[in-house]
Amino acid sequence: MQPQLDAYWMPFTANRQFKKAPRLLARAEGMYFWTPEGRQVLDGVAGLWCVNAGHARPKIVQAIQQQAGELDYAPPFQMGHPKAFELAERLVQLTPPGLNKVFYTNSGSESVETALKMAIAYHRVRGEGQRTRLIGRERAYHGVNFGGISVGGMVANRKMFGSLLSGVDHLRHTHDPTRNAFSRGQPAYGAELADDLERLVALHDASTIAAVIVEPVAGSTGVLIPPQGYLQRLREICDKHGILLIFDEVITGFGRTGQPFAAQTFGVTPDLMTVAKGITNGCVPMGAVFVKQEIHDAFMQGPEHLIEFFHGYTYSAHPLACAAALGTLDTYAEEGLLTRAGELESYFADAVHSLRGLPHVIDVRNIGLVGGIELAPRPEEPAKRAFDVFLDCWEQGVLIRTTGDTIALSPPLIIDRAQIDQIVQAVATALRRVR
Ligand code: PXG
Ligand code: PLP
Repeated sequence: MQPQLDAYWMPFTANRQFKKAPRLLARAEGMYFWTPEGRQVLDGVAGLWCVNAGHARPKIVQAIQQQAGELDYAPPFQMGHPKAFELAERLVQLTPPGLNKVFYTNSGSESVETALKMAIAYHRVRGEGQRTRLIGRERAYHGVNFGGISVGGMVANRKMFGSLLSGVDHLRHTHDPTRNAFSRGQPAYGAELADDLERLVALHDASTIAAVIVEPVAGSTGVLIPPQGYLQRLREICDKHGILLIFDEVITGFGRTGQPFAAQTFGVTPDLMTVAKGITNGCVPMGAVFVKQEIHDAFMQGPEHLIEFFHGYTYSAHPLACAAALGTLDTYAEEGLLTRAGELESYFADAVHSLRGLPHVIDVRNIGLVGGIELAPRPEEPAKRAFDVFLDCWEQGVLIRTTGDTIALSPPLIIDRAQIDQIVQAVATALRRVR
């Protein structure tokens, strides 16, 4: 029976269109969803970049079920529970060297707010309270809260919401199809775009800048891969000027690019790193900020009975989320999933690049198990052509995602070669018949 669709105001959704022709998911296992009518749909996007180990994995399901009966909730302020500590110890074994403190949140958006506040407060506790400015980047997505949309660079997510945070500026984005179209892996051109930070330093003075936040690979804005040398250059300029570098690894974290984190794939270590999504395989909401020891230590001063950082969420380190995350890390480890994207990368790259030459395709980009296929927009109807491809794939039993006129593929890391072929075939079929 079809549910009533009226009361639910859906997020990031064309509500009126959806409710005329709803697309419902009722069940999921492994690489597949099933609709309420029992139609099977191959998951080409790991839910929303989060179900990295595939759906309904037994260890994770059992961990959540057991935890719900054992300890449903524990207050996180001035109290703890064992799994919160166990998980943090496990997580810091995966992070790049030095990032060995974990602050829990419940989403990527909350991780971003937390990291931005930490950066500003860090400078203040060290006596550089004038470093308050935050630098984001054009076309960035850092979630939907006020800090995140302020440093973010997607106009539709910003323009409706007033004046946002003050003291924010933006680097130019790195997307350059004239030089880099159809690159495999990291594009060759654009490292010099990191020098934009020098321009902002010259404008504002380094002494006013707290932090720079970037996605190592921008996902939401249409799969933008960092040019070779770009992140290294950004790191150098931050170091030169005492500016903290924050990597937003909400989608790149937990194996998406072939290493546990993109910081490792690209060989650049940030000072803070935001994660969410894959930390629990998408099963229970959770996010985290990984922080360098020195940053944490700077806060650990003053009388010991006083709170050092005035920040936290009711559901920070929620027991169900911690249990889900522990089950997730076990699953990732047992199946080698955090490096599997690297093993499949070249097969996946061949598959997505085989779409070059099909109608409307103006660029194909890839890294790890992320693929971006950019289409020429239909005149007067931006984003509509890609959305029509999305609908066609859905009818063919394949779930993809589109943002603007770019198709983004980010399948669960358990995908096999035949399933990669099936996704790419569905996109190819849709491209051949889309207007
Ligand atoms: N930072 C980054 C880099 C993200 O990709 C967030 C922060 C926010 O996370 P939460 O958990 O608050 O949603 C994200 C989320 C898409 C898409 O279509 C991507 C995200 C969210 C919704 C859609 O690519 N990423
Ligand atoms: N609003 C009110 C009135 C609250 O009491 C709280 C938390 O106690 C919040 C918002 C914040 O909620 P959360 O900690 O779940 O982010």
